[in-house]
Amino acid sequence: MDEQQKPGQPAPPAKPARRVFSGIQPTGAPHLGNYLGALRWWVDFQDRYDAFYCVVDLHALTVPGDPEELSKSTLTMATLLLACGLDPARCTLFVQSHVHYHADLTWLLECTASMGELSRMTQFKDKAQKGGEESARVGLFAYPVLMAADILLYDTDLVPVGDDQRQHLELTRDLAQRWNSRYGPTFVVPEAAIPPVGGGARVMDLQEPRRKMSKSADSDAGVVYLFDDPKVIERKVKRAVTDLDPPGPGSVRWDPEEKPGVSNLLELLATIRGGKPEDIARAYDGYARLKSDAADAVVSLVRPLQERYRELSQDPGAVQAVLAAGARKAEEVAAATYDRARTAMGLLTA
Ligand code: AQP
Repeated sequence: MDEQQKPGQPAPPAKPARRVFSGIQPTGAPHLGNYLGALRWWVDFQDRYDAFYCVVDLHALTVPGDPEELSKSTLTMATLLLACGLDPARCTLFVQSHVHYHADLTWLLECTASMGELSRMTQFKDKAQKGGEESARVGLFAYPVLMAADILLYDTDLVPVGDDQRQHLELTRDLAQRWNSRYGPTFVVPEAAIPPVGGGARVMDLQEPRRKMSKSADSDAGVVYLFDDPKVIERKVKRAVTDLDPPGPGSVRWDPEEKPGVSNLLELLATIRGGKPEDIARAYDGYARLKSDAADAVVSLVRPLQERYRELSQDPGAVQAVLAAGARKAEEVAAATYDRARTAMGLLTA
């Protein structure tokens, strides 16, 4: 991501549309990290690029879940994306499983990836450790390959994601390059578009500020969900862990290593209101006002999203129509890429 670039800035002069793709899982409730690390950029990028966005429901199958809940949460997530500002006239929004080429290309790419490189994926190690490696689903292990297929199907130039996806993006690039050199030029090699440090790349848990804010956190206390009541948000931010330094001059400073809790709050303020966390720190000499300002900023960000969500959720049929049109458009692009890939690999045409 261009570090000079901020959401809301006018789009640069017209040039051939570069393609953007990104996805979000419908598991769990979306949180502030998802929004600041990814979704607000999705909204901004729909005016700069030819943007394809996807609710990645197949990824949700990698961990145990309730089937009825999955279809509901897929629609909820799509509705929320529209509430955040995605506009079907300016981007293509669809559900991953509605375009079967994602699963089809995954198999071809799985026959390109190695066990060694997938074993090194830290997200698999973390998640498998939580539930026990023996019972971890094969799909959880192979998840980064499905993610590579998602991206490569759309001849993607740029992938707006949070910092936690950096390693998966590197794998996608490795697979594309290996494939292209083995079977001839087939895939565009994508680049990650990760927000700048201090700009929402990795929003941290308010109670455990050395861990990223995550849908699958053990406790909700440090996670601000986009659907949280404003009063709950205020309470969570005001109870954020800072540190044991007594308040006073210099106690509020941007120092993610030594003061991760305070730095996280400064980053929230900087990302939502604009500015650099280190500059914002100078206005504070104690934690109470910092927390109260951060709480106000988060509430003012989330409240309009919630209102818009309430409106849109009155008409689920309209959201489903957007998704159906999106899938048709996505399928056209995906079919052409998949065809190129299967031919390059030597599969006989029917
Ligand atoms: N804490 C975060 N800070 C910045 N960006 C984040 N993202 C996730 N957490 C943070 C970005 O949100 C996008 C969608 O993520 P996802 O829900 O599809 O998957 P995830 O990264 O696995 O999200 P979670 O919340 O961490 O879910 P669990 O707990 O299930 O693993 C991605 O671009 C991601 O980088």
